[in-house]
Amino acid sequence: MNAAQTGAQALEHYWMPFTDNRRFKQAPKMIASAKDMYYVTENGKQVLDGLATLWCVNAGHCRPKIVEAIRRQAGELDYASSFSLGHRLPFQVAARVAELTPPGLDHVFFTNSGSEAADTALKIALAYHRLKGEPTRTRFIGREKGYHGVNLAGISVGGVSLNRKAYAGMLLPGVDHLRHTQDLKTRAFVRGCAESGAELADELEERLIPLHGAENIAAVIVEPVSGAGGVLVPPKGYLKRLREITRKHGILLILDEVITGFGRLGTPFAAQYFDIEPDLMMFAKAITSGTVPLGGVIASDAIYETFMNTQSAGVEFFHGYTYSGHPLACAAAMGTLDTYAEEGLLTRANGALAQSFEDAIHAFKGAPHVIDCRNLGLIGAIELEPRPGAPGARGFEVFEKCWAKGVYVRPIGDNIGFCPPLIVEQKHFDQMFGAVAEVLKTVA
Ligand code: PXG
Repeated sequence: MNAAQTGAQALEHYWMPFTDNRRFKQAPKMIASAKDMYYVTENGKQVLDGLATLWCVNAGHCRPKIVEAIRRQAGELDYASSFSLGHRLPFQVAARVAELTPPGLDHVFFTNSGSEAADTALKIALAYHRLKGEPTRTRFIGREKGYHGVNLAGISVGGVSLNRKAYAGMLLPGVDHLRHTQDLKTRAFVRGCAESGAELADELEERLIPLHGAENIAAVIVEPVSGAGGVLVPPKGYLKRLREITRKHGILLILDEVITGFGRLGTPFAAQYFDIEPDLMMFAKAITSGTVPLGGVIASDAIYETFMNTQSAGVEFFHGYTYSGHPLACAAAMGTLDTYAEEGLLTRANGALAQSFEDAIHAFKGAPHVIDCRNLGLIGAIELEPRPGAPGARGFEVFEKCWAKGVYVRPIGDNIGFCPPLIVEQKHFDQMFGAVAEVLKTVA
């Protein structure tokens, strides 16, 4: 770039992800630094981080233990491969993660992102069934509005239409979808999990299994609470029902815990909150509190042992990334897990704090344009009625006006998502929801 380039032109070289590039470059929102609950912009303005940035900064920003762990590691062992070589850190992180999972989910395969975790989980499922002598199990069942990253496998089982449409020609064959669980007619403004709706899981047994044949289905993949699809909270008993049906038919259940993992619901994973044991669990984001990319898949003992005991001598699973188990990412994870443990953050999205978050979100019932309020643990959303012919425009305006008031919340179409770092306090709720309430009064 020519140093003389200024303004929008100077920003042209970076093609920003999931962003209206032209709009951003006209009026850039540039962050210069961050600490705990706040960013500081290039103009020196403090902005409250109401979404743990992208649902990941669960420990808050620039926390000393995490920063120190990354710094130390960079000077000691910058990079080592995990391909037939090893270094201690990924083994240690895997053991720490296994301590936090439900019993029997003890084996961790590292990736760099949630999207890669989706590919990895689906590949493990396929390879597992082949090893078990059931090679016809090749189909996957996802769910409408599900988000499992942006790789081709993830968008195939995912159900966010805008992320799929342009790539229809590349989607995996053999994928079907469950209905999503939202129903504004019967379940709007429900606090936590709705009493009705568990029967939506029966669609698997009543429609999809008869249609495809259980012997052809490898796995069902769902987010316990869907995030990027608009924060959809499952009805009571829904996930348990999915677990029962999948188990009965020899179908694996993959829980995508990329957002719900590491304390979002007041338990280490959502699996514990909903009291279910999946076969595979995906994580990313909060494992390092967003500081260094790291993700992974946690496999059940039964799956891991099938690979170790059935596969002939040699490499058991032909899969892996150059940076699987990267030292800097693993050091960041150790610092993050220490911070979570020392500050009790994995159980903080519970009790009075979660209640106060719920009350604040549901206080929007009756506010201008609000057609639903949803919450669980420390994740929630309000949904606004879309403007006729301009879906998402109202949500985006709320986001921009909140930013101007020093509060970052995320527009997901016309939903406004809330997912603060787990160090959040009441005063931050007051600031965040106060700003949204004021803004709603000014939005047409
Ligand atoms: N699964 C879930 C449940 C996610 O939320 C991914 C997988 C993919 O992770 P990576 O690390 O590959 O991005 C995610 C990511 C949004 C938004 O609009 C959400 C995500 C990513 C980008 C935008 O809220 N979640």
